[in-house]
Amino acid sequence: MTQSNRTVFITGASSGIGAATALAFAADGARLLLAARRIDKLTAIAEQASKLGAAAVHSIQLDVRNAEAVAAEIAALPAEWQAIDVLVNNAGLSRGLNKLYEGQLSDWEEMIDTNIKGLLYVTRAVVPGMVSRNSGHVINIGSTAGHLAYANGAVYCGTKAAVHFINDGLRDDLLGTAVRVTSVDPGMVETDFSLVRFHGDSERAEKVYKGLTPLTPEDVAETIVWAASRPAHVNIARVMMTSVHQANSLLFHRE
Ligand code: NDP
Ligand code: 8X3
Repeated sequence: MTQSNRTVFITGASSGIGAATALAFAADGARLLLAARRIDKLTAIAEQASKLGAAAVHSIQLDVRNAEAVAAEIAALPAEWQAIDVLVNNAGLSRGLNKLYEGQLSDWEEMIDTNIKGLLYVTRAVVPGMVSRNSGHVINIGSTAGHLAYANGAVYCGTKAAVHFINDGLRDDLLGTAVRVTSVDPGMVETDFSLVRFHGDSERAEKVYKGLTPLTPEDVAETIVWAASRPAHVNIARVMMTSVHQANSLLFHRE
């Protein structure tokens, strides 16, 4: 299935995996609907996407934690952007790396509100249109952390375990329609993820990737585009992927 002229909505398209996914779909000629809070970064990605061959690009400033804004922005999309073919639920983050009993409540709220509730709000706003058109594909970005919890990351891992089961439950609910649901679950990917986790402490963030080769955002983007481009009757349920230096959430090989 070619992406040419398909409308692809990517949340968290201003950075990392979301930005790389926007560019990968752009190179395939998709129409891109890009969302994030940092509109300056989104605009720069939109410009790159147009140069790479996107059929059209429309950017919206959106905080997925705001249920009213999510519903209103999606309802107010120009008519030519209403029919979303592919939704990539990518917006997400980790905050802090602490023992659960020493964690910051504000970090927990941010992760739960973004990774779980934000994903649900966007899904609730977009999927009814897919059902009524009997066509569409929801691609959720999970994580190896949603399969195996690691020390000091219980809440982040819990949010990704929630994505795991929301993904599977949505697929159950859509059985009998042609709408597809996929989870792409990467291990460590070098993006701003660790910088955000450590609240801007770049020295600490760099150490996360020291001595190993992580996945790149482009590796994940390629997999997302691959899942979206299978024939219409094929549903890729889940792709779990790591670099060769990672076996799972707990086991790494560092030089
Ligand atoms: P980045 O920090 O590079 O990108 C995160 C993106 O999410 C940004 O575009 C950010 O945009 C957006 N975002 C965060 N909060 C919100 C919000 N409230 N509303 C809208 N957009 C938001 O990290 P990654 O690319 O690594 O992360 C993308 C996804 O991949 C996340 O769901 C993460 O959990 C998942 N993941 C990451 C892995 C990794 O090792 N990097 C591995 C497995 C999964 P802005 O700040 O402009 O709003
Ligand atoms: C991101 C991967 O292992 O840092 O989901 O949690 S990990």
